[in-house]
Amino acid sequence: IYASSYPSVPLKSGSIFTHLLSVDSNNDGLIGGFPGQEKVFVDAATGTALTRRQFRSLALRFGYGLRHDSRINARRGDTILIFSPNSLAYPVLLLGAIAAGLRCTLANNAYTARELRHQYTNSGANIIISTSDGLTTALEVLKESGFTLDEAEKRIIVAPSGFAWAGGPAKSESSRGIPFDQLLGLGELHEEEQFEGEETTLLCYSSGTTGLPKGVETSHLNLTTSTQAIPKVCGYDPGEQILMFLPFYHIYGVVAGIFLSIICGATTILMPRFDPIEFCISVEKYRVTYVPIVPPVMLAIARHPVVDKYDLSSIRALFCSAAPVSPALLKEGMTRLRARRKPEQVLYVTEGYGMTEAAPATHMLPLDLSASKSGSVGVLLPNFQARLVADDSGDNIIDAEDGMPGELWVKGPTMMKGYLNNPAANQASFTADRWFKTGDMCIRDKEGFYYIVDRKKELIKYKGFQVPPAELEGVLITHPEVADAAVIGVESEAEATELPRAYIVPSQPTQVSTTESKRAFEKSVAQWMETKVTRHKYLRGGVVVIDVIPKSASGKILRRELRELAKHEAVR
Ligand code: 4UU
Repeated sequence: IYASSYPSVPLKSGSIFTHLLSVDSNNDGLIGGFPGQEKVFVDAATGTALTRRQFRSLALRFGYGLRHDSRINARRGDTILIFSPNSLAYPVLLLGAIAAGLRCTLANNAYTARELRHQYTNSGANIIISTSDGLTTALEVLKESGFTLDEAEKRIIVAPSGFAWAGGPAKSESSRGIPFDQLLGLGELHEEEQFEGEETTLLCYSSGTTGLPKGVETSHLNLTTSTQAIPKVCGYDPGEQILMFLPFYHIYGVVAGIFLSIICGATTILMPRFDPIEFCISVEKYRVTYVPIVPPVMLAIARHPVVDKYDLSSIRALFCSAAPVSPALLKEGMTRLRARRKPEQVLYVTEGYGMTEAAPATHMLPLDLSASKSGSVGVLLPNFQARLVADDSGDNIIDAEDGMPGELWVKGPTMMKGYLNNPAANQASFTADRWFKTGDMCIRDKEGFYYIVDRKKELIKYKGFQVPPAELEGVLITHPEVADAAVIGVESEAEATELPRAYIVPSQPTQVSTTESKRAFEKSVAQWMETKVTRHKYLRGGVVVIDVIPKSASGKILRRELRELAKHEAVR
């Protein structure tokens, strides 16, 4: 058993809101240790900004509105679903709901009604915050849950979309639902309610090692610990200009772009999504210093022609996470950025590893070691323990030998309480003494640096997004002409990501007896899927007709055999 070599950070009681934004009346009214007039969130497109003081007050007003508006009347412990792309309002909605004692479940803003319904129902949410773009989907989900249209409209708060909103009253963008700004004028939460550190505050969704997306119960304590531990290694300085295009509904975006930024006294420059040109424009315009990225963004930095047209020399650190990245690609991106700067200008390209269940990071590579240990996801963060397990199928747990791969197990105070209402998944993921089985295969070198070498669990990552094979398989077999299906990830070096590929067994094999009819069928199934799932789950790795899905005696899909098969077939 290995332990972090950093000193532990203290475990705190109370809410993450107080931890980040309490006012120190003895000390010039500092907010979370900072004066308050500094910008905390900036819309990249327009430059519209919220100062720390404005942001705090708006969040407390929104929280008050949630609790006191007679239509909403939210109570402590209710669950609110946020269905919105990144926007200036997003952190206000989130921290406001947290301060009001609600649980926040964050959903992908591109979800179809089917996907949203799963999260809405599974999380037990009873209020949805949506932008006008998501309203039709949100209303559909509420109606399916048995609300009349009238009732449904009282369960939806319409948040400003885009970045036009600057903290003042938002122009109502829809005649349906409750406009967000109506909740801002009722009052402001003042007294801090008492929160137990153990209370659940976030419910992001992750499929874990197997099955459908599950609600990950993240507590205040998980977040007050991770927001103390991560800054010991990631190196956000006060005044850091962080560019954030990663979505806030994913644990990486919400922690790196909201919680850590607030606690470190940084400024987060917000973009709704990654775009190479907008990225370069924003870096140059805001003199961005730190960018949390995923591997395909590194690919764009390394190869996109636009990168040479802008001055990106303000960037001092790129932090890459959420999916495997090759050291060669990290080096290529770094070399390109270095070519256009003076040798004395620092540039770190580093990596971290984590998961939704760990809120989110367990490992990080310190900036000053990022060059010498490139390819490693780094060292254990404070308060963490790890072990590498070669075999836990029998009565005894057998640890991997030194330098050999084993499944990474982790233990620490940022690990989730558990999957919501899912004892079976909790039983499978945690040992009796709270070791969490990550499903990732890992090597540790003699100096204590970890390397992720393979993934044992089902999960596919498309550009850092989770794609749960079991979910896609469940959808595929509802296709009238598909008898059976299995989904795996295939590597695409050209896009620096895995791509989901489906193997399908047609229910009428005679109808696909020629190569042309087979190809046409495969194509039609791929297109049909695009009407059922959100973009990142499209079967970009292709659909392949197969006679039979390889399965074990107990009926489990033998994904390893399909992966072998895939090695011999190019991406179509
Ligand atoms: C190889 O991706 C995440 C969280 C990432 C994160 C965010 C902020 C890490 C550190 C940080 O500071 O969460 P999930 O739940 O979407 O996906 C988790 C899975 C892991 O189990 C692993 O399979 O994503 C994969 N993964 C990685 N794989 C995450 N990081 C890495 C990595 N290398 N660096």
